Amino acid sequence: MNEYLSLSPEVQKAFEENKPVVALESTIISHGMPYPQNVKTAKEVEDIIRGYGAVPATIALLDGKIKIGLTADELDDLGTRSDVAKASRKDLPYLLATRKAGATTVAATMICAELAGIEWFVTGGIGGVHREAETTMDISADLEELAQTNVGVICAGAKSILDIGLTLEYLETKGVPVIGYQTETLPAFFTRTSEFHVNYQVDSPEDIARTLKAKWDLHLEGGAVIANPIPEEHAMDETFITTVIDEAIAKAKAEGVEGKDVTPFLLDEVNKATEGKSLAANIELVKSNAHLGAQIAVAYANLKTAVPNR
Ligand code: PSU
Ligand code: MN
Repeated sequence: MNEYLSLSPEVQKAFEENKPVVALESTIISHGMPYPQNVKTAKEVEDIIRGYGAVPATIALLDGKIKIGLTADELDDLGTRSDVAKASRKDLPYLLATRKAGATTVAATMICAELAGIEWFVTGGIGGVHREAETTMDISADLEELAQTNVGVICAGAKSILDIGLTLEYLETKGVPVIGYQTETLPAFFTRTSEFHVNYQVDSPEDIARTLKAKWDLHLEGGAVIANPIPEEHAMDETFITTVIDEAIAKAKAEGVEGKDVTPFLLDEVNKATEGKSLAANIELVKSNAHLGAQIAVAYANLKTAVPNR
């Protein structure tokens, strides 16, 4: 085991018993949601995953270690501290060397999950190509990670704080499959649809597991985006959320927000402007993704242990 990794007792036991493990990120806790909803949601999401016989592993950087699985106390700590850095690929080495606390993004969570041997990762939304990236060059490291790291990412599509079309083009260039769970259009996080198509509609967790198994059996490095639309009853009004997001982007531009602060700034602005409605939607879609992700991880574990039929 890598000297930087530290497994929680629950995750350690899961590996010993060959149970499916599902990774969870921590940027969503430290920089994506306010307290106390962040900690409450993180714990509920973990319980949803346990309900399928899988084991959750929330990932974060603490005391010079990559924690694979957090205790309830560590989750409380992470959700209330204000000195937790947002940790993407470029930040991991420095934060570990200086023993600073870090909340892992999608990119960093994928890296840590792969190091620990975890193939599936549940989150809310991925980073991508930002609007006007042709001049700002603001393209999330999440996309490069999806291109090279072997972890399937279950999310609710991409928020329209991004240029969704350009994000899909980038993923296509990098050979990252974008799979729609029971949908042929890419969901846009708060809404069930967008004007863009996924590569493939896949209707069962088993077929998603089989698809990624084929990818990795062929040594096609990289992950996949598994896009799960927000449950109908929690979806937001498209016109309303579009207006809010456009205003948040204008404000970020006016205030000169840049670099790693852009995404947290926009998420916070949207939360404030919708008076908690977007937060409620965000919580529900992450839970829904946990239901799907756990089923995929269980199906994948069954595939790996099945005797080949020839
Ligand atoms: N998009 C969301 N919610 C999030 C994030 C993105 O809808 O919480 C977080 C994830 O951790 C993602 C990160 O990996 O923001 C992307 O940040 P950046 O755009 O700076 O790469
Ligand atoms: Mn960025």
